[in-house]
Order: sequence, then C-alpha cells, then structure tokens
Amino acid sequence: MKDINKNLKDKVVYQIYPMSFMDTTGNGIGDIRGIISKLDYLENLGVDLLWLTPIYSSPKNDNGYDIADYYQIDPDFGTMEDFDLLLSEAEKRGMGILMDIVANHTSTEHIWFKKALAGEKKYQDYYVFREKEFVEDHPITSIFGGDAWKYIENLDLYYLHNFDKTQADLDWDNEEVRKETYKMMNFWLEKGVKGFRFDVIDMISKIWERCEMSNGPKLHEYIEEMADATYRNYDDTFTVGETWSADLEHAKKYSNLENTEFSTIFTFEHTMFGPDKWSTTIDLLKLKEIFEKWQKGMHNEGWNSLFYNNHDLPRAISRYGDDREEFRELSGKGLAILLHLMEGTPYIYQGEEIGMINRPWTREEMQDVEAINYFDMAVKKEEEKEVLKKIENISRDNARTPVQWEDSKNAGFTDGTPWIEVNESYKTINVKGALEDKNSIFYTYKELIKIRKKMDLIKNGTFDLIDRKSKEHFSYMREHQGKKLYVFANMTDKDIIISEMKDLEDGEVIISNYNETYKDGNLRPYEAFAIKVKSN
Ligand code: TEU
Repeated sequence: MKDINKNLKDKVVYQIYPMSFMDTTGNGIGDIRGIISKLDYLENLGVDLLWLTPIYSSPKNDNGYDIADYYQIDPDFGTMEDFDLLLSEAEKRGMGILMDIVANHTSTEHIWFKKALAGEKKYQDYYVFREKEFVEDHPITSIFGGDAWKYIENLDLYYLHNFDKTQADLDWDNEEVRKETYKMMNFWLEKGVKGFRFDVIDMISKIWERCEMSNGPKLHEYIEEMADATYRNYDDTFTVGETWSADLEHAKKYSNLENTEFSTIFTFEHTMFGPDKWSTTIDLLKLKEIFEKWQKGMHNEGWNSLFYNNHDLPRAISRYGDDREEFRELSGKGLAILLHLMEGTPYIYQGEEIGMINRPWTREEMQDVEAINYFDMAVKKEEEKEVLKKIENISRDNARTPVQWEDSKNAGFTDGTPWIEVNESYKTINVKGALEDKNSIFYTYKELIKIRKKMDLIKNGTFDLIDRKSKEHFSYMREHQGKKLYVFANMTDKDIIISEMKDLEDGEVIISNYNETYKDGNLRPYEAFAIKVKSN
C-alpha cells in the first residue's frame, strides 16, 4: 500500500489561477512560463503544493472549467514542454503540482460531445441526453442561472448542463466515462503531478427522483473506485475534493484519516450566510460557530481545508476583514493568524499573501459568466446601484484581477492588455513592496507556514472557542500533550478588552500583528496574536 497522505498535516497549498498570475508573452493572459518565473518567490513563501486551476485546452467560457481536451495544454498557457519544465523546476524547489480535474462536465467543444451531436449513440450516453417527457418531469435550474436543460433540435433531445450551456454534464453511471477519466488522471500522474483538486466532485452521482444534483447513492463508491484506479497507486499524493454539499458525515467519509478517499475537502459553510450567494453579510457569531462545528467535528476523524478565498470567492480582507488602507495590513495579518493556527490544510490564494482587495465593477468590465448572468437578471428587479454593490462584494472577478507584482504599468503582470481589469490598488499593494518591507503581510504568512511545520499542537490539538458570545473578537484555544495555544483576534476597528487574557502573562507570544506584545487584556484595532503556555 502506498503512503498517500505522507506529511499531510505539514502541507500548505498555494492556489494559482494561471490566467491572472503572470504573463510572459504579452497576450494579456497569464501562462506557464509566467508561473515558472515566480517559483523562487513561492519557494521563499514556503508553500509545498501549487494547485493550478484548469490549464487544458478550452474555449474558456468558464475560464477553463469548460474543457475541450484533457490531454492538451491550452495554447494561451503554453505547451506541454512548458508544463514539463514547470514540473521539474517546481520539484527542484521542493514543491509539487496539483491539477484540477473537472469530472462532472466537459466543454461542448469536446470531441465526445461533438460526436454525440453528430448522432453517435455511444457518445450521447457519455452525457445526460433526455427526451422531452423526462425533462418536463425533472425541472433543474443551472447554477449559473436559467434552465439547466438545452434542447438540440436535430436530435429532438435535451442535454443537461448544471453550469454554463457550454458545460455539458457527463454521466458517471456510464462505466466508460469513469474509465476514460481514470486513464486521463493516470496520464498526469505518470508525468509527475502530486495530486488533484476535484471540481464539484459531489455532483458525479445524482438523485433523479428528487432532482438533486449532489450526494447521489453512488458518490462514495465511485470515488473509491477512482482512488483505487489512480492516486492510491502513487506515493505521497495529495487530493482535495470540492464538495459544496458536504455535511460532517460525508466529510468524514471523504477524508477519513485511515481509509481516505481524499486527503481533504473544501466545504463552504463559512463563506455563505444569507439567503443567496449575492446578499450575504458576515455574522461573526455564526462564523465562529461554523468554524467550531468543523474543527471539533473533524478532529481525529477527518482532515479539513482552511481557506477564506479562492477563484470563486471575493478577497478575504474585503469580506472578513477591513480593506480600508489604515487597517488593511493589520486585518490581513490578523485573518491569517486566525486561520492558520487551526486544524486542517491551509490554502493561500494568489495575492492573499500581499493583502489584495476587491474593487467595484461596471457591467462593461465584468468578465465572469456567473456575475454577468446575475447582473442582467437582477437589474430587472432591483436598483442598478444595489446590484453593482453586491457584485463588488461577492463577484468572482474580484479574485481574478491580475496578481500585483510591482507598482509599474499593469502591476507588472503583462506588457500587453490584461484580459481583465487590474485592481487600481497596485500602486500600494504589490509583491515588490511586500518583499521589501519586513513588516508586510507576506512575512506573516511565511512565519505561519514555518510555525505549522514545527508545532505538533497546531496539527493535532483540540479546539475550543473562547467567549463564544463576543461579537467583537474571535478567539480560541488549542491543547495537546500538556501544551496550550491561545489565539486572540480583535475583529473590530476599536480597542476592546478580553478578560480571558489576564492569566497569560507568562506565556510565549509566537506570532502577532503588532510589533510590541499585548498589554493585560486590552486589544488594539484588529490586533491578533497567539500565545503558547504550559497547561497544568
Ligand atoms: O465551482 C463550483 C461551483 O458550484 C461554483 O460555481 C460556485 O457555485 C459559484 O462560484 C458560487 O456561486 C467550480 C469551480 O471552482 C468554478 O470556477 C467553476 O465555474 C464551476 O465549478 C464549474 O466547473
């Protein structure tokens, strides 16, 4: 049996959204050579694994999550030679590459779908083609808005697309589809990738009786089969499943430490609070409860992921912290301290380590298919100003503005015209500046990664909230083998008092976002720090 979860608890993942990372050709789109040019930077940060969102051949209606050929690198990103070079250059620096596997759907440009449209029954069975009667009995709304069934006139059939109409759902109950997927995964494993992130993997088994698109009866059976056929045959792999619908029970099945389907999973409860994705404000009490539920629930039974943002979510500081310039750095460091000292695998989303923030969008500037669909529908019912505010707070485009490398033109991302707006904040927020300033957010992340690797307590300790009723601070205590770690984070822009801090004067402050250490129970705006003490 291979050691698939080697050093799992030490690892920190950095997510790269290649389109927006670094462009070396001047076409305005980031590329693989751009990633290679920044590997020294990532090594300096200290991360272990680089998760690349899809770089396969794609028409990019959903920025690469609509895959036309899983065996080809999209020419916008470079060539297979570039990719091989990336693998070896990353390996030299002790970093592994994780590929994104989109198993639920392909682009309608994929050869299978084209053959299906041309009438080949074999390939129609790869997808979910259904007749009118079935479709009428099974109304399904696309996650990107509108009807999830699209009619094809010359076949007199409908196909299912849970996302964009150019992303046709595959039928995982068809054994050939599964085998083709495993073959493709083994192709990448053979090349030397260290593992995978699985896009909407909870959707591969559907519950048709209830029109539920996730958590179907065969879900775990198929994942087991996939793991056996692929990554379980390789040493030291890392896998993460994107599972929006996972409750604790599913989560433990997925990432059970003994017989693991995935090393870890992404759950999203802490990213959504309101009635829908667009109208949701953070409720600190709720946020604390959600983290507590997952921290306690997974302890010793599974292994969770720690993240605030990714390519589908707005910037962490703008959402959970305070992006006003006077507080941005403090708040960014505070959020990092709060998250990284919990149990689970931390993910850093490109630009998070320098404190990138959201920006306002006009209709013309929006790139994201989800945001555009939403805007066009919402303005029919609501004030445009209100809708634009929601887009500014929540839109995926916020995560997709180019990484701000320098304070020069286009933030040093490209010599050409960037495919998406550059965030105007690049003059003050950029990598060059962050590296030069030993007090920057970057060095807090770097320090947190080092601390994680050294401290068993972070990897294995219990988790208990401190003062769960406080609407001002988010604080907790970890405990393991006679040692305790207290983490305090003021979530407001005011001074606050925390009485629980009083007895900790003898402890050792291991990290803080203010230079001088704390004073008896008084926390300054957004102050966050961790203290290690011996327990009696
Ligand atoms: O995301 C899954 C997903 O459900 C998101 O679309 C999410 O619901 C949305 O951003 C929030 O409303 C994955 C990918 O991460 C995303 O980029 C893709 O668009 C999607 O799958 C389809 O492949």
